[in-house]
Amino acid sequence: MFTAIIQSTATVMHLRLLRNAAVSSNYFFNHSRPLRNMKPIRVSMSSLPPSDPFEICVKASVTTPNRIGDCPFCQRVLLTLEEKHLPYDLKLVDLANKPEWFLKINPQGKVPVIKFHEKWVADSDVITQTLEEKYPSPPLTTPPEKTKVGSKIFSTFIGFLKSKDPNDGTEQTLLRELTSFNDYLKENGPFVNGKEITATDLSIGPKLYHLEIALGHFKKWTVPDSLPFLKSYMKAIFSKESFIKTCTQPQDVIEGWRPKVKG
Ligand SMILES: N[C@@H](CCC(=O)N[C@@H](CS)C(=O)NCC(=O)O)C(=O)O
Repeated sequence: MFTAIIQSTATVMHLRLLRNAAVSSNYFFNHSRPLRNMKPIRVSMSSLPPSDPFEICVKASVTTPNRIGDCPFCQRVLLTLEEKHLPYDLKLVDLANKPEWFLKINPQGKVPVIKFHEKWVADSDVITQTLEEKYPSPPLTTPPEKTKVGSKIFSTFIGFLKSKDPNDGTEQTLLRELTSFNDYLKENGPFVNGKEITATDLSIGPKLYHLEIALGHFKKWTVPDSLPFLKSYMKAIFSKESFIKTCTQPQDVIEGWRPKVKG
């Protein structure tokens, strides 16, 4: 990590966006206001990519050795690392038989967990936010007023998937959420924040992947053609290189949900 002491206030954000920026004293001389009465400030150049890959624990596949398992929260973090071009080393964790070393670093026993400066950090919300703060380029921030868009899709999908009574209204509840998301995308899309993919899409994408596979398998249900903006959204996200690289296999999604569907 490189740290520079500078005597200008206006250049901080600019520097944070420059990768591998060489800091020349002329730059500050030419761009700053008179330096008199200004206190030196310390700027951490944390947007530089780390020299070592991040260690990250994710769920292991239950069907195939050495493959990523079916955890949408893990994929969300991996997508963020991929989209920010940050290197990482995967540690695949068998959640059915959690190893001692894993419970030591995260006694809650949940994935994803990532190592930041010798400290293990859990929870995809915390991890993705930290990555955004430390590595703001390319930016993935979703404006605060849009972060809740589509946020009920996952819970309503699970309600329908687990339901045993076809007339209990869970299918209609899911359809309402999907329709409202489709209508939002029609007005504001193709992604949640418009043209560019942002953090909220990276959270929703893996959940829609689970929805498509699990409902297709257990309920013979597909997203209706009356929701074309949602369908295009899913296609656009699922075909991204970062998604293909970090995606679990359909059979893992099915095996992951099977006990919850049968239970
Ligand atoms: N809120 C957490 C949820 C993480 C989570 O629930 N992960 C599941 C796997 S998808 C897990 O580790 N479960 C522990 C277990 O199955 O024993 C996040 O966003 O990271």
